Amino acid sequence: MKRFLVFTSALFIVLSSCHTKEITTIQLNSGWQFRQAGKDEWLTATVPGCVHTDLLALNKIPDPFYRQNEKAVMWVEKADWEYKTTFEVNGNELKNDHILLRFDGLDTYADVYVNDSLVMKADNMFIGWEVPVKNLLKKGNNELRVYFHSAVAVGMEKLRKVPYALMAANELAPENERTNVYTRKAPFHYGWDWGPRLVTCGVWRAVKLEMWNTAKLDDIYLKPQKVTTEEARYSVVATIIADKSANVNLTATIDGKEAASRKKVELKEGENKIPLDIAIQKPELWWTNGLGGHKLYAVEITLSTGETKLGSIKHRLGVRTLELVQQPDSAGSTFYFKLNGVPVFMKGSNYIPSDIFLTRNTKTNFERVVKDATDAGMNMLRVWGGGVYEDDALYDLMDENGILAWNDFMFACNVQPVDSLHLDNIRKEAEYNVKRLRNHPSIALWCGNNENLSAWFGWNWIGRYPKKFSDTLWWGYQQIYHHILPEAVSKYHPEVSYWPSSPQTKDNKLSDRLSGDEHDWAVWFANAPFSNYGVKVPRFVSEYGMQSFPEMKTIRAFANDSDMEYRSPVMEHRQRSNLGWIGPGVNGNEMILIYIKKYYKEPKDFASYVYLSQVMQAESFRSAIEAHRRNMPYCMGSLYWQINDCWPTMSWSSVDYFGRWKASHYFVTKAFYPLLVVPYANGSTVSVSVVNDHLTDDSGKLELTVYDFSGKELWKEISDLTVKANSSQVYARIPLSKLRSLGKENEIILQASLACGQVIVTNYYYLKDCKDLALQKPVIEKTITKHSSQEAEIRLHSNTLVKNLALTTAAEGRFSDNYFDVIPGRDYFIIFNGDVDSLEKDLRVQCVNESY
Ligand code: BMA
Repeated sequence: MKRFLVFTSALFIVLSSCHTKEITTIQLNSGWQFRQAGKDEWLTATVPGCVHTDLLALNKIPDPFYRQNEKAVMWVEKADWEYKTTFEVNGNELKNDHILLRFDGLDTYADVYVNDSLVMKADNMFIGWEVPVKNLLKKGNNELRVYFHSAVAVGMEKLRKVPYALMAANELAPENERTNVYTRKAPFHYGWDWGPRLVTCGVWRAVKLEMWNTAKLDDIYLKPQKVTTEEARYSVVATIIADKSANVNLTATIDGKEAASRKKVELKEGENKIPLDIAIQKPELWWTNGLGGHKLYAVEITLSTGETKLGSIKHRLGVRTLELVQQPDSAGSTFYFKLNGVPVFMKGSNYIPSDIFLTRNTKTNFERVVKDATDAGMNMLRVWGGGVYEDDALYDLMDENGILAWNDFMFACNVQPVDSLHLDNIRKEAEYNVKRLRNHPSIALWCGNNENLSAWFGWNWIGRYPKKFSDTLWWGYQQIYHHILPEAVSKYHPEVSYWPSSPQTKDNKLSDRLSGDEHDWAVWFANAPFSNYGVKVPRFVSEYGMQSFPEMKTIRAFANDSDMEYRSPVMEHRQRSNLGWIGPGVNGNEMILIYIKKYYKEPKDFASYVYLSQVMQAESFRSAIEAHRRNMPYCMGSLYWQINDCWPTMSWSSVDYFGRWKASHYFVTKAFYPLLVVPYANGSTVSVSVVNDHLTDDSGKLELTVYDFSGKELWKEISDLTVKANSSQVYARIPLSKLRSLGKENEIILQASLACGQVIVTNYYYLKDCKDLALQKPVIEKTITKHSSQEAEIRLHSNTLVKNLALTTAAEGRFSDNYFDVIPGRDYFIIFNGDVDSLEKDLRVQCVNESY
């Protein structure tokens, strides 16, 4: 096999990560073959990878993303799979005192053989596995073989030994055959309400041999001591493994300049923790997106003995303070993040892995998600607990772009086994991942689980078990979320807060909107109107959402012409949100229509259903974000469900699997803008709030204008105001009776515009739901001016009010704005970045006016 022998950073790590560890390494990622256990033929495999992508590459299975092919590949999860490769080791390499075989990730039940000797049995996909192999290696060719047991079969064996079924809400299997809880593997592989069931296996992260002598620099921890604007002091704690007592030197550099050193440090045999104190004078602080820069200092620690360098580790340091503030107040308790002494409203979304096959969730995908987040003005993503502890590469990008991570441990909507082996496994996993990720300034919070507390008491899972079992399971809950996980955080990352369950109150009870966080799902799961978002607003909304279909281009990637109906078997198969309690057989596709009909009318065809689903979803996100932001500082966070998809599908996402923005992402971008003007119904008045996330006061002009649908101005009022820093305040109140006196309610629109310096933000208020507006068939002029092959300006003009004008084209590209309302008589200029020749051929517009 082809080898990379390096005494520099491992190649894979150099490419994928901004922090590196130098150690003599042989990469073992090539020359792999695989076969179904019991079959003779070995086939070419890719490592890192998984069995499904290997089978796909060889056309041995159909694309599970297409139509209902998922069903045709179900057999794969039931089989065992074997992987093998050979690698060469030379005499010099064998002279190393220590040779470790290291897997950064094995999915999941994997027996590993080196030259036919069993060296380990892995049982947790979330941790790295390493084992000494020096004594098993020989000069020349060696064989590495991994036998993957079917995770479902192993899970079933475990399940059968327990006298009750453990609840797992989203697994796509009969209730008494749900096994994901028994296996420490990405829960969403077993099916979720936005994803397929594809329970794969494989070597999913890098594999290598690591060699060392005397002492190994294993890890560094950038532990803050005191951070002020004058000076930032950190203790860099180096973990060194020594095989005998030895004298070593340690040096720390910051941005290439020596910052500290310790000579002749005496190591004892075993693990040594050696602190090195570093300080940065007048540090440039790390801020979130929108509030300042995201300076990262490069810190490098080098271990040497005499003239010999034994290893080094680099990591980037973001200087900041961050605190989760939960202070009692008249309502309950606050719940907000204070960054560098400033309370910051968290604007963001929930993140799931961007591909069910994790090795296809590459750095390009991470870049796309983080760019979508930053473009939309977000400052937080919640890395949700049903996926995986993500690669460092995702957090590197979040560090670089000022996006904080609400970081769940991987537990979602389920009840965990309570046996000691399982609990030990969780302990290992927590310690491993907290240590792996703790140096990223983006990590804001560790959260124990997603909705396991809500499920236990709120969805009454406790009531499903006889008392003797429910007591045991509740004991298990407390062990995991009140002991094992918080202990890992307080031991390895004490400066970051731990939150046991999302959502919950400050005192570990079911969420009550008076303290803690909330998942506000009355819209969607309980068919509540969008106005509900403004009723009893929570302190921090870590989930809420609305589904839509992706655009037609994306639908065509998984469906053919005969499927183009929301009730077609292919669309029903893909829809995983079942809502039987709303009505018999109600599923998400039906629910989308229910919501469309609440605010719009019956769509005239499937394309209009798809378009209206997006407009409706966008409106729902807008209503929620505006309600949350105008209620700051009572409410201090708005994270909608969900920013991305793991396959092309209808779901709550604002960006689809291919990275195409839905209407909602354009809306979210406006609703998260630092300066926001919100006209909203408030009893018999329309109040106009202004929200300002900037940390300085701003003076501005608020212009309120009423137009009719032909564009005629009916009323105008202009006022000067000072917009307070980091605040939300009502600046105007207009009696509804006043608005009604100006024209027919279904034919007028209130425009609220705020001009602060160069920035003008605008928002609209209609007196009626969209379905009751007197919308006319518009005549829309569109002129394209080509700036280059990749950029064009589109001028739009209409003779009547247009609701949610959408620009679409076959070409891939991004419009500077989309799905916006058009006031007649004005020119709108939109920039398109993408294939302009194609745009010129087929630029199309869609609007609500023409969708019924
Ligand atoms: C939330 C999430 C997910 C789920 C989503 C939509 O509660 O935590 O479990 O996919 O709702 O139902």
